[in-house]
Amino acid sequence: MRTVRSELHRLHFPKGELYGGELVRPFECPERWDYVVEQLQARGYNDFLDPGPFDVELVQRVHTPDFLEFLATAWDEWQKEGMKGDAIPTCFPARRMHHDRRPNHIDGKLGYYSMAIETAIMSGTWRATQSAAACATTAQKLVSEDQVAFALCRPPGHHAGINMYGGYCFVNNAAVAAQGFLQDGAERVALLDVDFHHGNGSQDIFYRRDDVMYLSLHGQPEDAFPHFLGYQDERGADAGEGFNVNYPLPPGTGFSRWFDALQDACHKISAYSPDALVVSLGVDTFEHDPISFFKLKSDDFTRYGEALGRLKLPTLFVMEGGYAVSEIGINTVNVLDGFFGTFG
Ligand code: 5XA
Ligand code: ZN
Repeated sequence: MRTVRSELHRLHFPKGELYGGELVRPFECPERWDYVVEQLQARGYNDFLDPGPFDVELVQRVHTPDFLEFLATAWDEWQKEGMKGDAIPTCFPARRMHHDRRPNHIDGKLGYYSMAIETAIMSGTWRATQSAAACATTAQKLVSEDQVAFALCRPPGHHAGINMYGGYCFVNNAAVAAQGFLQDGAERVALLDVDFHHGNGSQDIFYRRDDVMYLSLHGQPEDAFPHFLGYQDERGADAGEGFNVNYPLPPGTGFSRWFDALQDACHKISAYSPDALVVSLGVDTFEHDPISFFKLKSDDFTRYGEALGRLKLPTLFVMEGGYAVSEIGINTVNVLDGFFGTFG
């Protein structure tokens, strides 16, 4: 298995995020990537590759051009206003306001395009974001040769919607990869999201389509970010009716209940008979994750990796969240080890 990764992720390292009423160092930090690389090497996954170029035409199949233009120019616009720190939204189009009129001022644009304030934009954010999307598309191409590949993306992507960023995400790497499989001839792609958080962006992008089935196991929106999407009754619409499957789970969920949901998702994936599987691989389901509330132990990641391998599908793993930094590598590579234990 080859891993596509880029050192350019280091260009994105915002100074702070507001958490619990305090300005803290962002949980989504560059060392996460280092711990995953270290653990891959330690267990013999030594085949690393730099990504090819950012495929703007493909990315425009899942995000609007105005949104991508905003991401590309936001930092410069922010600086032109003489702002000193990272670009952070402070004002949002809430109920009974215009959410469809885009302001001119960068302060308004940040609120218009974002869903949450933990996600700061800095000088290198756009280049890092492009490199993460390029990791996903390069790894997607490798799947046709090798059956399995890992895109070690940073920043992550699954909260980024058609024209919205937040939750540490800017471009939806997994969605771009799923679209890449379709472009290369796949008729159906399953996108399985095992990150603790609901991938509202992935759901948004594919909600009205039947060529990508989106399935997500996550902390229930009543209690967990992103709070405003991810309920069980969101089943897709129009042609996509029935192709969006949410498994919201309560605080304290341990492996047994989580794994029941995973097995149900695996049955649905098999019945859908996709040409490829994209796994949005977040390991913030871990019991010691600082911002999540599931209780999976490190060995559980191996067990569910085995279940994914039994699907016997060409599979692309795309890195999402996970903030118990010293264990992120162990848990991520446990999934891969489990997968290869049954995939053959
Ligand atoms: O999967 N998404 C995340 O891990 C980011 C959550 C951000 C919460 N403020
Ligand atoms: Zn997450």
